[in-house]
Amino acid sequence: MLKTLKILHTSDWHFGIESWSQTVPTDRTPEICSILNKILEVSEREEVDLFLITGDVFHSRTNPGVDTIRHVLGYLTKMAKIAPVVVLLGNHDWKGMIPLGRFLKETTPVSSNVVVLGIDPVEVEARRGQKVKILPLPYLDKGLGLEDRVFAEGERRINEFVEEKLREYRETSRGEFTVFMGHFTLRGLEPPGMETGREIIVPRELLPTSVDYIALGHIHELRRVEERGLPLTFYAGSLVRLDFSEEKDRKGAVLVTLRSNGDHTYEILDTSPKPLKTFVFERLDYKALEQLERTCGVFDGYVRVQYLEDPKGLALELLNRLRGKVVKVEMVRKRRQELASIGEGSEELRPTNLMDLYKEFVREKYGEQANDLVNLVGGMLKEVEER
Ligand SMILES: [Mn+2]
Repeated sequence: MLKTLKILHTSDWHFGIESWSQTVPTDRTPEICSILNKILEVSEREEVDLFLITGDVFHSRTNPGVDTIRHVLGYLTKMAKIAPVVVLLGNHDWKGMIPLGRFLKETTPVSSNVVVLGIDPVEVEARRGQKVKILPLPYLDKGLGLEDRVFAEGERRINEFVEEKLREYRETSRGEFTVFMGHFTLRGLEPPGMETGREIIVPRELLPTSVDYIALGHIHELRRVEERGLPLTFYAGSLVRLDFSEEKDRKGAVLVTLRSNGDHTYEILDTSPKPLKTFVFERLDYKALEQLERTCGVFDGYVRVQYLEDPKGLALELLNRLRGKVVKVEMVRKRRQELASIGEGSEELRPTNLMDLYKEFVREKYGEQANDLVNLVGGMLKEVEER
């Protein structure tokens, strides 16, 4: 008889994130909650059998705060009332989830409806008793019990471990349904400027091919990864657009139906997060301000304004006048070649981001030898940002 398994795959909630903390600190919690409510509604209506969450449910790995923990546990509970929930941890996740998961497992008589994954395969029973084998590759971090085996020996050992694990998974026997869950960047999808900090980058040919579904997290754009020989593979992406680099990203959740005859299908749930929009002005003047005021009046989202010059010093006034709508005002400069046209979000403009300027400065001065220095400083900044 044909067996089916309906999966709801979501990722990168980043609960607790405050966007634009330098200019207009904006708590994104209400938006994240409203999107999760939509996902819950659909999941209930669609009678989902299993939830897969591929990491970064928290934004702050060390101090998420009581309200954030309450929200995360609240939504996991709501999901668990519909179907079993499998959680994989990402680089942002609060590692308190690991002992919490263990606690759930050891104190609940029957296997709990929320499973927090470690680094070993688990068998999960879905809503209608379907047996699902999960092969996890979380972000490798302290707290997973790898201290002696991996972290004592430094970075190289981490990559070796990832390769060993993936090789092992290619040989692992299949369950009634088999799913691989990972939190990392696939080679070829590295966003520009992502050369800093400790990133795990996995070559596509190492992915397990004999599974039914590959659920990925970490990259914030919802996207299907298509490659010959690869099973159905998705990055579910983040719930909200965290910053303007995600302005054009597709967002949502993935509803996958696996069938025992291998005829798998999927559907993408549009969760309509608030849009982000960049306006570029050659000169910030009162005419520009008026134009922005008109546009912002009918725009339900967040706006970034970029300008080449601000002779009257209106940047601050703009932020105050359109507070809550305009969240970022920044000066950009022309590339060496002439600016082709000024319009919305022109590619030819470069923000005067401190890190970019630093990179440029060090590279111009020391050439390619400067990479170590840039990585060191970038890694430090990233550590700070993730706290
Ligand atoms: Mn991540």
